Amino acid sequence: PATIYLKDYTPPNCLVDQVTLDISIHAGFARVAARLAMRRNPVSAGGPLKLDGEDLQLESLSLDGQPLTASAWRLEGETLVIDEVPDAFVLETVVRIDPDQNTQLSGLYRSKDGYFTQCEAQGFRRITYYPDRPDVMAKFVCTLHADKASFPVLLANGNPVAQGDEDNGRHWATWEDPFAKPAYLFACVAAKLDMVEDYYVTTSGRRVRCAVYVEPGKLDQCDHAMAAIKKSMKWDEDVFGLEMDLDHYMIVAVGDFNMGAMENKGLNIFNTKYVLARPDTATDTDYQNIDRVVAHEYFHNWTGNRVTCRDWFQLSLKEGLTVFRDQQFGMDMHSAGVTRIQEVRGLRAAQFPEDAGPMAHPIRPASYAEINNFYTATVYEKGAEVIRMIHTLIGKQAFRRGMDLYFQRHDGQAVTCEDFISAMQDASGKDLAQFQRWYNQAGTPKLVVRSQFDAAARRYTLEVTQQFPATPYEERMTKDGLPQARGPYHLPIVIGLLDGEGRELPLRLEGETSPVGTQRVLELREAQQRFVFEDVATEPVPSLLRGFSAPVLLDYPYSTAQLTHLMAYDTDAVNRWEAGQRLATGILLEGVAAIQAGKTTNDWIPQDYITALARLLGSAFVEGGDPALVAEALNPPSENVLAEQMEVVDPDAIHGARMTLLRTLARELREAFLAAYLELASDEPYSPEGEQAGRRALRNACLSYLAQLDEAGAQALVVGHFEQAGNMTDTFAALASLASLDIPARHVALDSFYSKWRDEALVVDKWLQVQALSRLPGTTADVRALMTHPAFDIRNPNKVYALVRAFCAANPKHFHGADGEGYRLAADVILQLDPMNPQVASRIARCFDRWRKFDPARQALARQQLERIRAASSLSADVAEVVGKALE
Ligand code: HT7
Ligand code: ZN
Repeated sequence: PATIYLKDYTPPNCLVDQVTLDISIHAGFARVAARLAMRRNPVSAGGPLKLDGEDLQLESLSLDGQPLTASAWRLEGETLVIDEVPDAFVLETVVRIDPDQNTQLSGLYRSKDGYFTQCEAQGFRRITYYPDRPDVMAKFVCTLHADKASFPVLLANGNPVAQGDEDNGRHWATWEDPFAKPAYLFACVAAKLDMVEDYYVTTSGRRVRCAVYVEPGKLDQCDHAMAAIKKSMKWDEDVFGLEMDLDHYMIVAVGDFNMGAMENKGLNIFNTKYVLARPDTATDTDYQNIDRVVAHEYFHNWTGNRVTCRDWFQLSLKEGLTVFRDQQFGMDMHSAGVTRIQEVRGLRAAQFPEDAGPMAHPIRPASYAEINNFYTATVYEKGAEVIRMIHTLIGKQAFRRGMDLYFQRHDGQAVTCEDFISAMQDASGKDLAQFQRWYNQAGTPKLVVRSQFDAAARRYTLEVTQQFPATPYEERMTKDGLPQARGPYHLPIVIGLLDGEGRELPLRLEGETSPVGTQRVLELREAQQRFVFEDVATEPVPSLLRGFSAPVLLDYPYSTAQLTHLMAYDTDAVNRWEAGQRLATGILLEGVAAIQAGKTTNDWIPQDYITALARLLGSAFVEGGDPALVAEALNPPSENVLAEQMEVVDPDAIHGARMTLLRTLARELREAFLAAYLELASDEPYSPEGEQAGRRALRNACLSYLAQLDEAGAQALVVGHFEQAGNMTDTFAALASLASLDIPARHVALDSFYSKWRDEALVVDKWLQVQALSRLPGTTADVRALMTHPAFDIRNPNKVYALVRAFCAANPKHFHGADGEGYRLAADVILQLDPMNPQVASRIARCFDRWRKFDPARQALARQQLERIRAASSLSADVAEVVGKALE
């Protein structure tokens, strides 16, 4: 596929002021009439009018009311080109499209209950000819026509202005959006849906109608999403002074959707997964995800919609910033510590490996072949970390001033990441020139920190060196003639020092006259930099990168005693957790080495660690204890995260070591886990919120340890948990454990779960997922067999993600099975899916990213499958880019 470069950006030749769309949906086709009021862009270099199009059948074309003669226009590929246009003109097109056959789920497509749209990034061109780029912002009016009985609900962006019936049982509705927007934010829906509505009154007194539309019969699963909308509206007013600007804010849930949700102006379209929830169908995690995704899409209304991206290279401008905002919202709504820990876990599981693999790219890449491949953990999650670092470096108040300035300067515009940085710099007075490297350099920097303590001088010195080796991205750019200069990053290191009693030391840096608090933000700018603390009586234990203040790898030679100390005393929840993870990582890597050396014992697990975990478990039950945090701390690093620590990954040894650790802890702490499990039982009515969810998380963590005991009593406990569960969180926890136990109760549970929930699509996804994640031998064959089960549908992204992606991305033991069957399964799915839905196929292809980290035999098996995929005829640009980069 052709590569597109940021350096080639030029402003559009023509702008669109007004779009009038008329979309008429019929059985087997839709007709789209578009009237575009356009004018030449005064700042462009001139040239022909080019309109993007994809899979459109042009029926008519006229300019200023006159049909265009054949010589006046042409198609270059699928782009409609008109050489001569006046300074201002009206272009009218009529195209025919086939939404029923649109399996890509981009543009206008059919899903069970009707027709839905997805236009980001480049789906609008699949609806009509248009300059489909985010820097063309226009006002839209949209009229929809469809059969009234089959599709009673007709929605588009903005306000309803008129509606009526027409012949043959059809009806129509017109919607008008008062705000100019890029085409990627256009949406419309024609469907049979149920609706629940409520009102939110903004601080300035605007009464906003909030509506949630769902598949008929699902209104009892909408309460949480509705509450999340109102919480988000309030939070954005309180924290950023940003109000909802429309009278209608609608969410429509659809079961066929490539991603999580879409922030179309006033008409968000959501994957059902992030709307529907009832205590018996959704887990605590599902409820929390709904909160976060609803907030995320709502927050886009300002960070993305009111101020949008100039071009798709700037994607992180809206995505990184909006993820940061939804993270802040999450920390305010739920436990701040647990929320942050989960973010760090997610970053390490997905973004760090991406930054270390063939698809590494900066949060603002300088080139891409297929933009859909760049909705990545880097653009989203690392992008949010970059915004968080600005927040840490300039402080909360200056950050708020920066946001105000950003909106003051750029409301209604399509802008670049530099524009955002400039607003932050001007509002804070902090020089952020060097900071911009975060936007242009790929890879995870490593901080090597070494400490020295001079007892006589009472001085403690931290020497920090940063490493930022080039990635395949930089090598590719150099080959393309665009060498990327690299240099040290500007980043915040939040730090505290603990004395031997676990007390925080007052911190006085060299040159200061008195201590300033017990926690400091150190600013690293140099490749090597030294920070000197004065008046330090005894050698402290450093608590580095508190709150995970920068997305880096930290190399500090912590001793086991220091980590145990931090685990017990650090006031920073993230670093208490982090100390436990470091301790576990060290132990597990020793276990891996022991297994590789042929040992079958567990003597690499130190008794001190077991004692520390016992203490940790006990801490949940003392005054002020936090069960949710303890549950996080009891969960050692995943097999994938451990794999990143190895030069050559040995998935069997990693799996063996981790299982041995879990089983040893289960045996050694059996009584404590059981006591905690019993103590945490509750007969309160279910609520997904706060403390109750935290206690459930810890209780289920204890259950999952107990399930490791090869004992009938423990297995009966898990079965009892499954049978008596009063909510999906407990049911799912038990089912997940049972799925990895080779006992008759496994099949009984899986069968009864399926027969109970076979008509509830999202619950069936859970059934597929637990089986995909099973540790039992034969899982790869089971997954293949499940692909032919009536519960599976390869055209539904949620099903593919639940079964295939869960298997490939989160079951490393089986995906990397030495027989190569896991790789073959993934390749079969990619090849089958690519012609139908390249976006989803390409997401599965990303599971091969780390293939070069494995042993030669596995590498050969993976390469064979990657080459098989690459050789397929008519491979999509999406999969071709991912596979091509993997094989580079
Ligand atoms: N901004 C939205 C991105 C999105 C998307 C992109 C490509 C293909 C399908 C898609 N669905 C949604 C989602 C968000 O970040 O809020
Ligand atoms: Zn987003």
